[in-house]
Amino acid sequence: MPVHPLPRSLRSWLLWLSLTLLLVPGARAEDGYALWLRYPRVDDAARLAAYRATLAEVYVAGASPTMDAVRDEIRRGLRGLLDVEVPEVAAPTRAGTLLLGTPAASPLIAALALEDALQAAGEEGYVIRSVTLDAGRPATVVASHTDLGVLYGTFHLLRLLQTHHPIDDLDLVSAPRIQHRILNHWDNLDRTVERGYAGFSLWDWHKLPDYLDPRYTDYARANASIGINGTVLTNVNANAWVLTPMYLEKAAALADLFRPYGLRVYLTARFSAPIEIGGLDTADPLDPAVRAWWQAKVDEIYRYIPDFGGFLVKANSEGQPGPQDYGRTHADGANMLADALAPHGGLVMWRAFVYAAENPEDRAKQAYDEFVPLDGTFRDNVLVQVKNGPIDFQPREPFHPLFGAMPQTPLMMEFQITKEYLGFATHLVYLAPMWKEVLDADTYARGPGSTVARVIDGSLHGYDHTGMAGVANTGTDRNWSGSHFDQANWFAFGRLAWDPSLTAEAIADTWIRMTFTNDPAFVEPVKRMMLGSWEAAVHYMTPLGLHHLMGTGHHYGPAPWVDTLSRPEWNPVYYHRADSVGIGFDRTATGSDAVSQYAPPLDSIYGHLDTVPEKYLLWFHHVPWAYEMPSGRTLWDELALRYQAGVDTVRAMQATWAAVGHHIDAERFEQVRVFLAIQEKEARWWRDASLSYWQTFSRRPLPEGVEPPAHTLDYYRSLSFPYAPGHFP
Ligand code: BDP
Repeated sequence: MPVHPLPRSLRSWLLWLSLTLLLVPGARAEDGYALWLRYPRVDDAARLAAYRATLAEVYVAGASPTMDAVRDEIRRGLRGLLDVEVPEVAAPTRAGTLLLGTPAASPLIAALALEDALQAAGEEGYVIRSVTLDAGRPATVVASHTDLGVLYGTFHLLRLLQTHHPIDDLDLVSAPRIQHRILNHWDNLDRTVERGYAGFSLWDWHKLPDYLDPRYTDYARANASIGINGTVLTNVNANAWVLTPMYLEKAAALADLFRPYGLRVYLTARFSAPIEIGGLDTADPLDPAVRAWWQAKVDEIYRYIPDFGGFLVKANSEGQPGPQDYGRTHADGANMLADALAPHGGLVMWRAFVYAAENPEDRAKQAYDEFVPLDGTFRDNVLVQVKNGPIDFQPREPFHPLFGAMPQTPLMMEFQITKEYLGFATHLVYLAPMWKEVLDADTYARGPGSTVARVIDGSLHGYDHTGMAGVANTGTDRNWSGSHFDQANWFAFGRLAWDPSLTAEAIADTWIRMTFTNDPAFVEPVKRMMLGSWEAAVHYMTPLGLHHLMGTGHHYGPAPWVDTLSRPEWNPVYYHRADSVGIGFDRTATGSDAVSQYAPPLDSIYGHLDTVPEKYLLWFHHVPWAYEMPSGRTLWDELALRYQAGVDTVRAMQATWAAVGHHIDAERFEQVRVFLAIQEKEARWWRDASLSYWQTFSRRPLPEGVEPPAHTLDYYRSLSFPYAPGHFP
């Protein structure tokens, strides 16, 4: 068969493109692979000159795989940002030395009298300071008690350069507020990713342990750059196979690569593994043979991975096996694994995401009912991992009432970085404002000021262990996260796990500068766009406290009408309870009384129509369509206008993007542009399908300003998506 040559014009264009990429200094494919670690030449001449003078040579103290990573990163960063080869020296030779290391490895650094600051920085923290060396020469030091702290500090210094921050008078100390900052990968052994919208799993199990994709190292670099120090490689809906020698060898190869970057490997433990791969006929946590099996298994894991982090466990949740299968409690199950891990210093992260089909109680109440009585009965090396809200990563939820209610059990936060309920990869939704709303929420557990952040950073109850987990949004897509803006959510998760007091705005500002450009004409409008994006999605999907209205199984798009699923609490109708009178879930004392799980005065604030925040109105109340809202409009009109506002905001985002696009590369601009168009289309779909359906109950006309639905309700109900991503029935 003849091969058709490419048209001449296309050929010459391709030639031009490849020559450009090869020959033009600094030209590169802006496909998103480099994330926020692009290190482009500093384009402000004065700043560049100042940086070159301040960082004229580099002195790296100590030899270890982590210090090799420091060397590699600073070389890479300075080469790109300063566009010169900064020499590495064995001792300072001139003004402008950058010193990187620990006092233990370097008498020079030890002589700088940083001890107090280093003490405050702790094991993983660091000090960055402008100093004067003996000979009166100005220098900059990045120091820590540990090599890992030096690596974190190196990334911080590079961040300052990337964001064009002055560096001639630095004096900063940074220490993580949370100990375990962990990504949860819902990755299966067949490389599908549950709720993954960025391609397949990064872990190429079949080629491991022999072929080590360079991408694994870039993954570790990216995580270290934002302070993430743990990764759970496998799905919470676990497969026992990962605990067999064949897979442990593969996991160990990843752990070896990640170790220099401070990234510890964890695995998910399938509770029934003793039966499935151990040949036992029970997984009863109190059975001596089961306990012995887990002990031997854990000992074996540590032979492969000496610094193995421990297990993440989903048990007796959505059909997963667990201790209750044997009449035991969650604490019995967690403690058995904790006992096996304790001699090695490993942790159990036991998830509180439980609800049962046979339990007629409001699903939002079940985890609290199950876990609060167990407070104080878990071993010291158990953390209970709690989702941010009581249902399930909905577009917006009030904080989970377990926060503040288990003073004797370290609770860790579970956020979802992957946007299962927020538009998959195509909707631009910056999640930091949502996470901040939760972290800053006051639980009142010990009076005013008992924020969720203070629960999980351990300061409220004096927890020994603290943690924050994020369900990862990474995959084999060239841009890692499925879209350029979804990278911001990975970034924001890491930054907030390091310091929950950072603002969503500051994080966005830094990320935009590192990822795109420092040009304020781009940074400011794009930042505003990001900061408003979550609220917009809440408006066009689930305004005023509505929740769980998405398509069955795959969760793509609206399906509030579904009422046929086997478990009542899987049906959207269970959550919205719309009828001819009104809409919303009555969780007050006259309803499920979920409000009583919140400490006073929140129980009363949430429990009364005149005090409940509007954003949670229909979460806690069944409200008449004619109810007069603070705006003076009826609930129906207000609801309809919220949907419209969501659509309008997406259109404004499109306009913003179109106006600033010329500040960045065409490659990324274009993908974002098209994704925003998809988002606008799907926002209209959410609005139109939802309002058409609500209208069958309210029997009211759409208020002025709300566009009429494009199709009939029957049309929306007829849509079906058997191959929507991230769901593998
Ligand atoms: C739900 C997801 C499901 C997860 C579950 C969990 O739809 O895929 O397995 O959470 O967190 O949101 O265990």
